[in-house]
Amino acid sequence: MAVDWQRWTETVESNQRFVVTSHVRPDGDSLGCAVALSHALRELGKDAAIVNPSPAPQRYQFLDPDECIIEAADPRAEPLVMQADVVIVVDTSTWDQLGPVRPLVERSTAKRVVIDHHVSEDDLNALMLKDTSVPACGILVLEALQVLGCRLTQPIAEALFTAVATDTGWFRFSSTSARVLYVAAELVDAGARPEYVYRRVFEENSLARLHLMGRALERLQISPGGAVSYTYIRMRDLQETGALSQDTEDVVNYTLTIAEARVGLLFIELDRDRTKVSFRSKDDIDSTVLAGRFGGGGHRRAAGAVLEMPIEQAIPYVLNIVDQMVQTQQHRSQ
Ligand SMILES: [Mn+2]
Repeated sequence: MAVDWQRWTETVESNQRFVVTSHVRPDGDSLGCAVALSHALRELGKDAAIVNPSPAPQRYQFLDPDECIIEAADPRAEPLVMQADVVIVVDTSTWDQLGPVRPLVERSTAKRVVIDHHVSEDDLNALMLKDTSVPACGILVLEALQVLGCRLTQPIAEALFTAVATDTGWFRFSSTSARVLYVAAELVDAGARPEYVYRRVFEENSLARLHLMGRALERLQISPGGAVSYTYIRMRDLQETGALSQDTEDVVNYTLTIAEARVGLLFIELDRDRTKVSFRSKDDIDSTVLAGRFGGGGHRRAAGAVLEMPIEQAIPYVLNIVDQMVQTQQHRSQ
């Protein structure tokens, strides 16, 4: 599904003011693409700004050392979008994902361009530059810059390398084709530093976060059925380690790294009477089916639910049901 870039080059050449935006809860792909595009457009003598629906997580702030990314709530955001000739949406094609940027884009008379690799899409009344077969939007943005004859500067190459590396799970997901690695090689050739990017994205933990992780790992257990591994975090763990609630994010992923585990669960005590459960699964097990049994939802490999019960009750309750579902194969999606 090759993209026809003809109208893209025409659009860039015949316009001056560009705003780049992307999805809520920005990730390495959306931020890397937005940063690379805005740098490249400026290299071509255009005015380019990034207006995003939500702030970049700390781990990606290295991509924007001059703090050029403007949030939707910033007073500069509205005039930028209103006066733009072209709004470029990267790494999403749905209105919902634009969050608070959506009303600005809807009211603006700017032409719309979408560069994306997701299947789901709304009618954004835009020039669609889409290829759902690539594992990262960064690969499409690289193409978009190449057809413009844009020079791959070091910051552009590093932003795109971050996009491709993070969206492929650092080149370990099944989507990592030879093409992906050729693209990565090209970006390294142009100055991207894999060691630096890895360190900034994955090795910027606080001591408190690792202490919290240590507690959770020490408590890891395997269910009686043998296929479900689980652990938990109590409110007092956050207080005692000094960790923040967002520091619980990656803990659940470790539950699934035990060889025999097919389902990984993390129980988080939200308050005395509410417990959050995060589900991870592998093989043919669908996390949405498991979480759905408790009123939650999510994706096939990652889902969540909140139970109105204290954590001491929630753990045996959920464990018992999930263990049975895994044994009796009630976890498959239809
Ligand atoms: Mn992406």
